Formats: sequence, structure tokens, C-alpha cells
Amino acid sequence: MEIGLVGKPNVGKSTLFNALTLLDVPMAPYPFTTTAPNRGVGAVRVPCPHTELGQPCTPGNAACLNGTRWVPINLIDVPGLVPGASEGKGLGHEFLNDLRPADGFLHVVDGSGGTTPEGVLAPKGTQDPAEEVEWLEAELVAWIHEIVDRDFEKHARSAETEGAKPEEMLQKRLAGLAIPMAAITAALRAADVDRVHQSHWSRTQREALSLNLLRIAKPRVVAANKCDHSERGAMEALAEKVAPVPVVPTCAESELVLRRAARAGLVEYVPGASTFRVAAPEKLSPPQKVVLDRIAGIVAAWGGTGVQQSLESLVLERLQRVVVFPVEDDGKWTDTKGRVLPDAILVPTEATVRDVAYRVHTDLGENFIRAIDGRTHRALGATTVVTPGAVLRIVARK
Ligand SMILES: Nc1nc2c(ncn2[C@@H]2O[C@H](COP(=O)(O)OP(=O)(O)OP(=O)(O)O)[C@@H](O)[C@H]2O)c(=O)[nH]1
Ligand SMILES: [Mg+2]
Repeated sequence: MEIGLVGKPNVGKSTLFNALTLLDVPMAPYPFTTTAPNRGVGAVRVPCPHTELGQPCTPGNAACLNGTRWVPINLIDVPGLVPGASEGKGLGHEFLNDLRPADGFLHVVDGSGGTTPEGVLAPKGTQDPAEEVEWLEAELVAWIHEIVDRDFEKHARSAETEGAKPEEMLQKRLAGLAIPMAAITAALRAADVDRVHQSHWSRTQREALSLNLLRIAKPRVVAANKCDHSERGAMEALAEKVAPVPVVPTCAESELVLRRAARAGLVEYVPGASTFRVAAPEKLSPPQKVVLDRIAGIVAAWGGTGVQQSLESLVLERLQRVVVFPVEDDGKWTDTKGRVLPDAILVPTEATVRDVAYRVHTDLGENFIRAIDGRTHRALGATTVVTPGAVLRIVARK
């Protein structure tokens, strides 16, 4: 699973990225601070089944904190996009290609309406963040359209000669873009194009197809950042304008301060929580106290900073991923080394237990016999769809 952080310059993408990953990459209040993509790892939270077992888990690929498992998600923070980016404006085109493997986009906007399309600071409320959502979508569509259109006639004609279906031709064209076949089929259906003669598709039809591909295959959530300079009414108006894309108000700056202060032992704060507690008031300098007082006001007003929620809204709700726990022993929920619930893996809601087997190891998928549900100890056939939080033992031919 890979998530791309996109948006115009200076809206707080890197701050959000740093908060989610707690890495230190340069941030500053001017456009194009980021000139090359940053990669890091964030996480989404799910309940850990170890609480049912009554003994602690030994997670291998994620942390577990008070019964909550943090499941890793790859994040990529790219330089700011400006109108015309798909034609090479701003830092342009090349890093759009860095977004190819992204399964979805967290679109960071300045929710306070205080940044121009070029990323220059402006008085708050003078810019409409809904417009940002609109033109950024147009840029992403133009990017996909350009890929579809490269030597289109030539490819379409040779596909026709070979008797290849339009979905097969598109799959080849879109290789590396993390677009599943089901999404290509759905986009073709929605675009209402000639299914036999691809070479007859007009430019307008190809553009409509690219829009469908983007909307179906690359779900987005808007992180309406700088909510500390905005208000609830403005956020609700934004959500109404950009629906059905969900909007989550965020204050990336506060989240970053809280995570850093927690790491330094100054506050007790679990990312995503709606409150925090100053752990060591005597250690705070007067400026630190001012900052934390301000943040206390922000999290009280918004029910938290929204940062963790924005990622979870995208991964768990929009991308509909669930987490399952493969084990070797369905009684003890351990692997061969005796580690309890070592792995937590993200799969699509519609994944079958055999898909899980493939994810653990290709051999397990190919030699799959059955899965055993760790709670009921019943056998599950290959096509059984997983349940969220399932503990599964995979039985395969040796
Ligand atoms: N008030 C406020 N300022 C924020 C918030 N998040 C980020 N900022 C500030 O916004 C400015 C830009 O932040 P960056 O994270 O560098 O923005 P960016 O979108 O990565 O910018 P580019 O890399 O230039 O595209 C910095 O001064 C941040 O401190 C927030 O939640 N509230
Ligand atoms: Mg940046």
C-alpha cells in the first residue's frame, strides 16, 4: 500500500508527512521547499486481537500500543503541484511519475484559504480551497490522459489487429500505475466507448476515460490543513463543494509538535488521540508552554489534529482495506518461532483467504488447501472472503 501526498506548494504536505512518519525533511513557509520526493512510512490503527488472547503480542512489522496495532503504510511526499503541472509548469512533470505506484492520494489543501495557486501566502479566506481540489484533479487527469494518449492510434490499431480487448491494451499502457484490471473495466463501462474499434475513440472520449480511471482507481481524501486558521463553517462548506471526496480538517503543524514533544517526554500523546497531557510541566520553557497552550485550544476545538484520521479515512474507508493476522498455530496464534500475532497485513475488503495466502507467500497461494479461522477453528475454503481482524492459519501442500 502506497499513498501519495499531493497538493499545491506551501500548504503543509511535508509537515503532514513529517508528522505521519516523524522523519525530518526540510519544511519552510515558501513554495517549492520540497524539490524531490520524500519517502517514509506512516501507519493506520486497528484493534489488535492479542487483547482477546489475554497475552501480549510480538509484532514483527508494526507496533502495538495498548491494544492498538499500527499497520505500516508507505507514504510519498512530492514537490507542490501548480496549475499546468502536467505540461511541465512549476517543478512539473517528472515527479508526477513518482506518484505512479500510489494506490490513493491524500490531497493537502490550505483549508484556511491563505495560499495562492502558486503557493504564495495570502490573507486567509481570500482563496477558495475547493478550486484547488478541482484544478488538481484536472492536472491528475491530464497526466493519465497523456499516458493513455502517447502514440494512441498506433497502439490502438495494433491491438485491434491482434484482436486484443480494450482493457488489455489499456492495462499495457497503464503499466506501473497501480490500476487494477477491475478499475479499468469499470472505467471503460462508465466512459461508453466503442469496445471493438479502440482506434475510433475520440480525444474527448479518451479524456473522459482518463477521468474515470482516476476517480475509480485512485481514491482521494482532502486533508483541509491549517484548520487552526479556519473555522467549522468554512470546512463544512468545503466538504459540501467537493463531495463525494471526503474532507478531514487537519492541523499538521500541531500534530508534528505533539509527536516531537511526546518523543522528548514532554507530553503524553498518542497520535490520533483527541487530547494530550503535559508530562513534565517543570521542563517546559516559557515559549514551549505558549505553543502547547495554543495546541490545547486547537485540539479542543477540533477534537484532535485530524492528521492520523486523514490517512485512516483514505486507507480504511476510501480504499476499503482491512487488516488480517496470519499465524502458523491457530490455537496459540503464533508463528513457528512462537511469536504471538507477528504479522498484520492489509488486504482489500473483498480479498479471499487464498489472496491472503498469496500475500504471505506465493508458494502458500499456489499450494493452498484451506485456511483455519483462529477464533472458531473452522476450515475456510479458498474463495471465503476475509473478515476484518481475522486470525488465519493457512494450510498448504508441502
Ligand atoms: N498555521 C498552520 N501552518 C502550517 C500547518 N501545517 C504547515 N504549516 C506551515 O505551512 C508552511 C509550509 O509547510 P510545508 O510542509 O513546507 O508545505 P509543502 O506543502 O510541503 O510545501 P512545498 O514543499 O513547497 O510544496 C510552513 O511554514 C508550515 O509551518 C498548519 O496546520 N497550520
Ligand atoms: Mg514540501
